[in-house]
Amino acid sequence: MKKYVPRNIEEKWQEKWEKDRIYKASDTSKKPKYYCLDMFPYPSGDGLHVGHFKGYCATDVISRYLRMKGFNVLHPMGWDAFGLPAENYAIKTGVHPQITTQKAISKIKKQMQMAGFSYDWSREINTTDPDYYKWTQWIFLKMFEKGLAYEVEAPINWCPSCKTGLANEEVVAGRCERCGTKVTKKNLRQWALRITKYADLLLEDLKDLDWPQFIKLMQENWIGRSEGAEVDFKVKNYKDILQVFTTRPDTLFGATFMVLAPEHELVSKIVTHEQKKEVSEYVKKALEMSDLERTEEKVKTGVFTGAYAVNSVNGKDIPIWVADYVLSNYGTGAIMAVPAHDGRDWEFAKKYNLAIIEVISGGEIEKEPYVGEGKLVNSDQFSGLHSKEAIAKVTDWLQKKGLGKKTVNYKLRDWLFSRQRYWGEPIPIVHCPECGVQAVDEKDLPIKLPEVKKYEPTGTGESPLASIPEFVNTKCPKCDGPAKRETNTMPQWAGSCWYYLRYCDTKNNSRIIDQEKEKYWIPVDWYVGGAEHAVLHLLYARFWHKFLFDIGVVSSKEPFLKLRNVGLVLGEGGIKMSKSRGNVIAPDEIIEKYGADTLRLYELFMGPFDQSIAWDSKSVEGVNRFLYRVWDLVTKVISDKKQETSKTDLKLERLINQLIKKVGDDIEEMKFNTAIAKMMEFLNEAQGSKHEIPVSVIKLFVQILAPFAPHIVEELWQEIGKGLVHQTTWPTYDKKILIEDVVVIPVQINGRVRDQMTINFGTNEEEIAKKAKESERIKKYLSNNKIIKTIVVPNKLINFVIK
Ligand code: ANZ
Ligand code: ZN
Repeated sequence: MKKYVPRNIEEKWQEKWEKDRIYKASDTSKKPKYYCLDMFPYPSGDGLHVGHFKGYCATDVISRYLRMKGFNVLHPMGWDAFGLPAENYAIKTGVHPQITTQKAISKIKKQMQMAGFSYDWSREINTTDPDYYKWTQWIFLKMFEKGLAYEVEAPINWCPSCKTGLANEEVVAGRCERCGTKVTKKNLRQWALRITKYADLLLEDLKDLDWPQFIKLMQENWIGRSEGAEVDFKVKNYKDILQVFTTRPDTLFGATFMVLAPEHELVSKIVTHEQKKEVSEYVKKALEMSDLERTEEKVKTGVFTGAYAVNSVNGKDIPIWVADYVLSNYGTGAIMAVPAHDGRDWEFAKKYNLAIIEVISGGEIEKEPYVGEGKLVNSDQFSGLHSKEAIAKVTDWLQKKGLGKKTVNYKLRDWLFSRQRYWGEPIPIVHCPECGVQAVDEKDLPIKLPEVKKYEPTGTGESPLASIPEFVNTKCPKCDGPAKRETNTMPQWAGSCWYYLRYCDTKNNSRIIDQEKEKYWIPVDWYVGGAEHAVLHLLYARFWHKFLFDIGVVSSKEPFLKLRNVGLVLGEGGIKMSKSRGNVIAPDEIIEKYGADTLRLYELFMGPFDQSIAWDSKSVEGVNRFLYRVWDLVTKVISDKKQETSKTDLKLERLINQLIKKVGDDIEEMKFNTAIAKMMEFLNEAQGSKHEIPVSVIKLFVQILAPFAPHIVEELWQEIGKGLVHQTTWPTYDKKILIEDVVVIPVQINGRVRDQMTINFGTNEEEIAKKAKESERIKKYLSNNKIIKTIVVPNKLINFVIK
């Protein structure tokens, strides 16, 4: 029998599968559909490393398994190809990003094909393809039509290194999500998307999603819904009203000072002459800090404005301060401070010697603030009520007096959607001096990204597109007069907001997606990718999906029903894999050395799927040896098969049945490592078995291994089965064998043990006798003698009395 040489078989089978199109998903199948999706990669010139491949190995196993289970599986792949790295590379080398991106795609596609992933390549998409981004632009137009895309001029997050504006979601701990540079503020005219309109739906619909709890929680916190009240305070000696947002109207009687955010418009108006200098210096310093720096744990600072507000509940004057711990972009940008029951206010009051009045009993406010709920004290007619009740009653009372009202606040902000960079989708808008902001006509889409010689960001807040007159100068869609195109481009996240739709209908030029296909395929059943997208891609895509639902493009409320995160693959020794550390492992390297099946099996064997685990070369070799042993075992069984006897090794039979169940269950729960461990156990048992191994058992084993190591099994299958193993049906297991124990019982002739046999626990007398008579050794005694009596003690023994 020939030797296992992965290189000799892997490419051959990949070509055969591709030629037979066995992974092509049918849009008209009668089978139940299953949409199994990977987060598509950004095509970086370095190709992908083994960490990226871990998720792809998993979805490939799932897809292959589900196909064998009878599903019509959609398992597509594409390229999220707009974005800064390609553009920055273009600036460095002078080569157009389209060219470098194309190169990167070829490289990665080759890596994927080498691994034998069962993607339906006929559905490949690329977000930078004008036929694709035509529809990204189309969605923008629809949003513009519905008032969800709008222009703002406001101080925005600005990355001085990337020279572009950033969305809130792209600012992580005060730094640019991409390059780590400290984010500053810049005043710019911008496009924003009204994601806040969907805040409640985005929150509510999280409930029904089968997603990791922590991702749901991150989205929940990011949306940050808070119920409370807006309360109006008069400013003494002014007509102005100071409005605050509070979640604790029950503490109204305990407000002993007010705090304005440094940006608050009242600051400069109400500040007294004496306090002016100190206040303006403080404000200036505060404006230079990021929100993060302002709210992080540090000693609170602030200054008195010299002005007073009046607490309407008791007519008391309360001083108005300015402090940076109050943010301008949340609530009303001003608070009533209740030092007895709020930590920050308590600290502030202690530092500046401000009054602390207890209004909720239950704590010792001299020592620390009491932030919990409790019975109200010092609160006139509300004293005695419990906080919960008081919140409602005080709010009602305020509302009746015209001093406030119930409100809901969100942390979520509208999505800053324009970038001042080249390599992105042009925003399909025209600015006309006569008609103002005009949408491009739908029939003129796509607005193609023009070729440019220089990609450098200008840094002034203008996109490089602004310096291309042929692009900029156009006609107004409404009045036909001279007008200018919008030169900002869309952020990197735009194309990935809806790509899962396009896989269902990649070539449709007249609709974003055919309605029938949408109904059949959408939503995605199982989505796998990195957790880093928790509040970026995963929130944005949900938002767009909900919008597309509202305009009738999709028929489901949510795009991704089930989500699972893939854990990182760390470098050898547990350090993060990175180019600069030189410890990046490329999948093709491993494939060259050991074959794709070893790579695939190892990626999933290394540990629990969602955990970060270090690469371990020794373990790769172990997995590789396992495959050699599989090859040896199967080929041995094949060459022995002519002498096959009816004798079965019950232990092995039970094990293979257990294996069918275990591996199936484990795949569904992404416990690939334990599934593989069980296969290894089976192999040990089989190789150690003294009995001959039936081909039927080995066939099952090959099928079970198929989703994990598709090439080696296909080669082996040719000797034992019909057709392609990947087109066979996933085996079913025999429940009886599974749960019953087996026993070995002696077979006696006239009371003397002549043989033994393995039977299922509980096998009935008749069957035990039948089986015993089939034994070659026993036949010898029975052939010339007559059985007078058969004595069976179930599960214990059988004795033939002969004459
Ligand atoms: C009075 C009060 C008493 C408050 C008390 C809390 C406890 P969340 O849950 O995050 O919505 N706040 C309101 N606007 C703010 C701003 N722009 N910057 C900083 N803090 C602000 O928090 C709402 C609470 O945070 C509000 O309720 C307000 O303080 C403060 F015992 O009002 B509270
Ligand atoms: Zn940056």
